[in-house]
Amino acid sequence: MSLANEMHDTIIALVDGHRGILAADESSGTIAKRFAAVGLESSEEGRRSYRSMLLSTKGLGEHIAGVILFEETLSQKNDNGTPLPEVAAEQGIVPGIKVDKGKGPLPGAPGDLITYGLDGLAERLETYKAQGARFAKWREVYPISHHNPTRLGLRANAEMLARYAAVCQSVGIVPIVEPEVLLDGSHSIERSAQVNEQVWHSVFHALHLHGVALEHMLLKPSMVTPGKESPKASPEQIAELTLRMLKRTVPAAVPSINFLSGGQTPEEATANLNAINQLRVNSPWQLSFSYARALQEPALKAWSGNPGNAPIAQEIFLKRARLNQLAMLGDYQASMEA
Ligand code: 5MM
Repeated sequence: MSLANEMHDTIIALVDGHRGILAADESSGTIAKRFAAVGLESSEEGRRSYRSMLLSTKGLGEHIAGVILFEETLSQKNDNGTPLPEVAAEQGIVPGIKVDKGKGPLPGAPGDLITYGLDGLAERLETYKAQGARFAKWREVYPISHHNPTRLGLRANAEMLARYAAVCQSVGIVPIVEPEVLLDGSHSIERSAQVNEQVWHSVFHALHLHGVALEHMLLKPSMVTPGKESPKASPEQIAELTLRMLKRTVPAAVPSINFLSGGQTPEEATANLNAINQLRVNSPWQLSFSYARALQEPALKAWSGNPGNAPIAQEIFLKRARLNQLAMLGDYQASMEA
């Protein structure tokens, strides 16, 4: 099969109009923070056991089309010895892999960040593909301040995302392009809209320059929201500004936009996605989710490292996946949380 056909098949499996993506790709430092929040120490066995519990949730494949894994998870197995990517695939969930290597300061642009990991990426992707991964994910992070992101920050981060995406497509892997505009700060929703518009515009300009096939990629952006130290905006206002900025900057050839949750509560992330889909008239893309915290937080709390809690944690996890599916269809109501 040609690489283009391979990627086309992956897109068909990931974009079916009613399912989203689970981000379970927390790096070692991040998962340690998430575990610490429920009083757990992070160990390889703990991470295996937790992610195995999530992926074996019965019925998960009805709501989730793909899962982004961390490198370590690709070679871990469930208690019966089945590799975790296979556990996902058996549920009709396409396994994917986070391939960036974390972030640090961008020299010459105080306050901006840049992500590492391009060296040897093609070779790593071939290995991940042999382990079952069909798509990848790379995140660039943009803090907002009165002077960030700078022009250099916008250019350099967009360039990294485009180079990563082009390498993925050269080996038949579908890239998820994730420019995360951070919620941290006291900025207004209008400032967030302005920054997101600049970010998306610069990213699609770079993707074009690098010849990335937009039909064979997914966008994972932040929603346009005020900073977390500012008063909250309504889901309707978030939906209106998010869609307005996306329409200005994201070509119709992109098959799906799968939002990150970025520190919104699980309920907020679902209500905001629902409002976006209620207002989506004439939007060319599927508008879906690729949440980590907003899908996992309540389930992790319920599990708390005790295998005996797995059934209740899975029930809670499945409920969040189902409510976000309803939000994709614009059919979610807050009363369903009860
Ligand atoms: C923004 O983070 C991504 C989405 O998660 P949320 O829905 O919780 O915002 C997430 O996929 C993230 O990229 C991974 O957890 C990896 O993060 P680190 O910081 O460990 O690279």
